[in-house]
Amino acid sequence: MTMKASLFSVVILLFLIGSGAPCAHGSQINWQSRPFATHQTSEGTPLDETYLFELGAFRDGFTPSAANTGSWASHWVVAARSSFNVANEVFGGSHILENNEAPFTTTNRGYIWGFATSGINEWVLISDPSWLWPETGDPLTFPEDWAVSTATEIIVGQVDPDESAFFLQTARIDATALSPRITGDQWLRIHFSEEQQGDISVSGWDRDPDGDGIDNLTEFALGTNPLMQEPAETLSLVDIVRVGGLDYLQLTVKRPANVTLAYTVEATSGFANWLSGPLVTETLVDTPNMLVVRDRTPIDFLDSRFLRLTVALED
Ligand SMILES: [Ca+2]
Repeated sequence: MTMKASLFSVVILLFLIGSGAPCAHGSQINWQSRPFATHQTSEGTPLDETYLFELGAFRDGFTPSAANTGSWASHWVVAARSSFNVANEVFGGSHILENNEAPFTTTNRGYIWGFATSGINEWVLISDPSWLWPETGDPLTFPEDWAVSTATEIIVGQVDPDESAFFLQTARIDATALSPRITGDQWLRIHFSEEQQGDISVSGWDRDPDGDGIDNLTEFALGTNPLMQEPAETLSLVDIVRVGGLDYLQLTVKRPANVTLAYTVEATSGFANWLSGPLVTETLVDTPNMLVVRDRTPIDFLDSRFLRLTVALED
């Protein structure tokens, strides 16, 4: 009971600090479509709650076009998400940009990417030359309004502010192009034929149809092809690094952006007790494309030490 009471007061305190100085931290971006306007698919059916909209930016100077849809996901960095609100026929929200770290620099563009999460590739991507990420250091910055109706660059899909037939319409994209959030089901559909998907001995998560020693779930987590053998070094994720005169194990995972997986790194000195968490390991890099985790226990005085990566599907 005491713990509950103190937790409650912490929440109240944070709320008061937040409302007292709304503009002191970060810059606000209001991004939204038009409520009670027709949002539909390429086939003219209304969008449902399985459609997800993301506010974000493309990194490494990438410029998206209808011709390079297959490369969008690997360059996309999401800032905020909103699922389609069926009751009010709208999506979007208010986002507070906390800093101008790349790709959210003042010279880079913001985009809104909407897509189906049900496995079909129905997308819309919109932007406007004026949608540049605002400077976050200036407390006098006004909120940005990135309304869908003001977007003049529609890369795929359509937006019609006059609502002649609809307000927003998604477009059907090449089925092999990866959407920004790839679920396990989508991944299976991308890599396996219908017949293979029905055959659990081929497409089961613990199976290894290409015989390279990497099961399908791990192939998903590493962004590799489950039907093509990977060179052995693909699995060599662990290095020994020297810090402060001592040697530590360090694990590096180059992962595909936006996969719906939870990655956990565990350590042990014998195989009995695998431990994880901030007391056991230190997370050095945790971005959509990269995870670097170092063991906190030096190996200099140990007979054996192991790090392992576990991944779990999430939806
Ligand atoms: Ca395999």
